[in-house]
Amino acid sequence: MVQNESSLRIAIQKGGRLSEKSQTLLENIGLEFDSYKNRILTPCRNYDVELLLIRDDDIPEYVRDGICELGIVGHNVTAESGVQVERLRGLGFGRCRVSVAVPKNSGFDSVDKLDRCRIATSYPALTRKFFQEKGLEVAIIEISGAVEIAPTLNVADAIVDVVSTGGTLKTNGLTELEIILESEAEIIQTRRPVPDHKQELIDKFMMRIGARQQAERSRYIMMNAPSDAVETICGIIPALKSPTVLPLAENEMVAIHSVIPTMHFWEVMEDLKSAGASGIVILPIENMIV
Ligand code: PRT
Ligand code: ZN
Repeated sequence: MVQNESSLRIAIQKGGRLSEKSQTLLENIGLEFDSYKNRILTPCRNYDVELLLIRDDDIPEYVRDGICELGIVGHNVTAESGVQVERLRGLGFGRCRVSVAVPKNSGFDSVDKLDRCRIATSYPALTRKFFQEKGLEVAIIEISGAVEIAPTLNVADAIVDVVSTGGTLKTNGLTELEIILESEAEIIQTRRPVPDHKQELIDKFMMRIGARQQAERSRYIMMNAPSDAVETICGIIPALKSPTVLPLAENEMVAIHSVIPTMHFWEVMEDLKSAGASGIVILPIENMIV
């Protein structure tokens, strides 16, 4: 596909925690790219879109300025940047939180005790806002990496950093005091005017993302059951749509097909079996347009 000024442009992280999942998401909605390696701009073979691969910190500004119409970035990064963009959708990966953490046994058992303390962070804007809103005065020490080591080096009394499993905090003798922000990867759109044809591309793109997310949250379920159990089984299945009931060659037996939220499957399994269901099969769904 020939790329030109009219192609939709999406910024994603070049190398880091969100890169692979962002690329996989785009592939899962049917977009084909030649290669992500050693390229900043990567054209798509089958959709009028090109990817801009950059550092995650630059994505909100690129989107704000309309250099890219869309971006995939951690909500923590968008929030820290303070730029005005539209959040179109959370993507459910790259989940983490920005938290205040203190050394264990430091006596800091609430953030109020951090008044007039030194806080090391790579998130100065979020940190400033958080403590200001609490009416606490703190000295912010901006550090770009290995923030968790700052209290040990006596550079700071506490830190504000991204936490996922909490393993890094634990290793460094720190404990989480309060969550400032919950985060996941998100799709953001520029607030600059977008020409109609690009907005159409965005709408189609977002429809595909929605279909993919819906599919990931759902499973196709099939089972056999005595026909007199259909009513009970239909009451058990939290179906998105009425289940399909098909007669089987075997007397008085039917096949029941439906779509269920993935999380409900284990909850209803035992009930289905007790109601007489057998041969229960669960299948993943590739895409789902409700
Ligand atoms: O080079 P570039 O600037 O593009 O990338 P980066 O180094 O700034 O970011 P990167 O790739 O590390 O993370 C990208 C995004 O992933 C972040 O902005 C978050 O939205 C998200 N994310 C999810 C995380 C984590 N989980 C995470 N655990 N980002 C960082 N971490 C760090 C955390 O700070 C801690 O130091 O990983 C360490 C391990 O965390 P624990 O709690 O699991 O031990
Ligand atoms: Zn970064």
